[in-house]
Amino acid sequence: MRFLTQILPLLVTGVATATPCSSNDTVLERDVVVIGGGSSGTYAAMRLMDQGHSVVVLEKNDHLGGHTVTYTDPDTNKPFNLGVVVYHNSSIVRDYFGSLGVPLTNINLSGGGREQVFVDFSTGRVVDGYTPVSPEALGAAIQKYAGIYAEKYPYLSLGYDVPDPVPEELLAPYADFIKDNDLGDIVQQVNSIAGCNGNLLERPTIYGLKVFSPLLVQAAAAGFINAASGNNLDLYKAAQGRLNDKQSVILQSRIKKVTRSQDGVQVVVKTPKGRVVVKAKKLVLAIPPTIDSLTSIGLDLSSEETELFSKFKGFLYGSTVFTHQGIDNKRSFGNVGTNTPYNLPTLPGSSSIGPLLAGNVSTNKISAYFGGLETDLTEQDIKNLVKGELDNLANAGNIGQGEPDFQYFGNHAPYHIHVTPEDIRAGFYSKLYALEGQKNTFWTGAAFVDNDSTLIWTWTESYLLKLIQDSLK
Ligand SMILES: Cc1cc2nc3c(=O)[nH]c(=O)nc-3n(C[C@H](O)[C@H](O)[C@H](O)COP(=O)(O)OP(=O)(O)OC[C@H]3O[C@@H](n4cnc5c(N)ncnc54)[C@H](O)[C@@H]3O)c2cc1C
Ligand SMILES: *[C@@H]1O[C@H](CO)[C@@H](O)[C@H](O)[C@H]1NC(C)=O
Ligand SMILES: *[C@@H]1O[C@H](CO)[C@@H](O)[C@H](O)[C@H]1NC(C)=O
Ligand SMILES: *[C@@H]1O[C@H](CO)[C@@H](O)[C@H](O)[C@H]1NC(C)=O
Ligand SMILES: *[C@@H]1O[C@H](CO)[C@@H](O)[C@H](O)[C@H]1NC(C)=O
Ligand SMILES: CC(=O)N[C@H]1CO[C@H](CO)[C@@H](O)[C@@H]1O
Repeated sequence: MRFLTQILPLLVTGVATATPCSSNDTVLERDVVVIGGGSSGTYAAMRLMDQGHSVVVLEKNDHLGGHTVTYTDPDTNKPFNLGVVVYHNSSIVRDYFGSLGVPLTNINLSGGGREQVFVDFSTGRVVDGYTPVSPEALGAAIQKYAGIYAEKYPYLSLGYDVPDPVPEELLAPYADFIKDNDLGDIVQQVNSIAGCNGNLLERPTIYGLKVFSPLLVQAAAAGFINAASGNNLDLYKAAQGRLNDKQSVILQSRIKKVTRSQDGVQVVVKTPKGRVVVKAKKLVLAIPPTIDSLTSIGLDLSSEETELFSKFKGFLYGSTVFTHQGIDNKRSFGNVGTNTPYNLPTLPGSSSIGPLLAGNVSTNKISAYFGGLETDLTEQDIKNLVKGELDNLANAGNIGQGEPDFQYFGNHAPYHIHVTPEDIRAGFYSKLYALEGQKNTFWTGAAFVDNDSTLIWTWTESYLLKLIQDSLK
């Protein structure tokens, strides 16, 4: 120990000369530096702080929350969640909200009893002969599905703890899994949960299973919950306050360089108040782990990290809010395909268009959720796409004529970050998980767990926090 205290100042000076720090740099020393203050990063930071560790969260936006976004309607002042809407009613969620003093409520996703109309947005017309699966048939199919999942793939219900070799049926197209198990009745449901992001049937089965986990099935049956105020960002505002009290969050961070060594981690970050150098024992990376985002923060990637993270690709996914004089707030439209397998909608496109709703509260605004395979569509491309769909609906007489006047646009691409079946067969997820703890770095976020905040927090609680704690001993 004495040896350590003697050598530490030397090391620190050594580091300081290695990276030219100007005399104006603020140096922050912390146990853990968390990069990314969305769902996974904020949760990890709050829990590490609860456990007595010093942390700092570096977030590029001017607020925490990531995919949690709220649109506040200027006419009614009502908040509408346009990113993360639902949480499972689990003790982890209740404890987290409770610890931050943010009240929760049960939510009703039935759309306030509005009529649901199924139309092919690429033609604007109702699809002859298409009727949604009855609730009874859907319930039975989901029950059968949950049974198969629990028996064969329990390791997928939280994270990607896949066996080696990975079962071939997980790599075959989802269409095969559906056909082999006679589960056609769940396809529309799973696709709507998957947010229209990617061609579900052609994707490897593993991803179809991941978007519809038995934990989500159970949570849906029990009823979802969210912030009682209707604004899910309240959780992040409260967390931000708590972190701020301990100088543990830096918003509008521009990370310039991340250097990892055996002794720890150094992050150079440009902030609105000048340059900060963070020296920490451990790094938690909680940004989307695409190679572009990792190189943009100047991370000293190893060749293995570069190879793995270069494989991640995302989809297009997002939402927009607009006014349109041809649409009333009595009906919602769901996009279905004409002559497509299981009537899945054509991509890119919107999965739904209808009144902006929160429970039984609505406004004169319309929302559309869009998705597709290509992440490089521009905002204008996407608005043109939505406008084209609205024109189709109007020309077929399903809505009145009108022009969308866009009030909000949120593109979450690259979303649902994934790799190819060949990569998965070659052990991608085992290699990915083997990175945990290497180079004093811990990885988290939707790409490591699921598209689901509750599941990310559950995984953090049951898996990641223990690893980090042990490494800090
Ligand atoms: C439209 C939509 C609806 C959804 N609905 C739900 C839902 O109802 N329930 C649910 O549980 N999940 C939902 N999700 C899933 C959601 O993606 C996850 O629950 C969760 O947000 C994923 O957490 P994350 O930490 O991986 O990513 P994020 O929450 O996106 O966090 C990443 C953070 O990193 C920050 N960042 C990125 N780059 C940098 C950088 N260079 N420097 C510093 N910070 C950086 C970002 O600004 C962001 O704050 C939805 C997602 C979308 C897009
Ligand atoms: C330190 O900050 C002052 C004022 O903010 C500036 O004038 C000076 O150039 C800075 N010095 C260095 C070495 O960056
Ligand atoms: C969650 O579940 C509990 C117990 O099942 C129930 O009492 C409560 O009303 C539910 N909703 C919320 C918001 O806690
Ligand atoms: C949800 O809302 C619908 C329509 O408004 C209503 O019929 C239903 O009873 C509600 N469900 C619950 C559990 O409150
Ligand atoms: C809307 O729902 C809330 C509870 O979620 C209820 O108290 C209220 O009466 C409902 N309003 C209408 C108009 O149905
Ligand atoms: C894009 C996507 O998969 N979104 C889904 C994430 O999970 C929630 C449920 O937890 C769904 O409601 C979203 O549609």
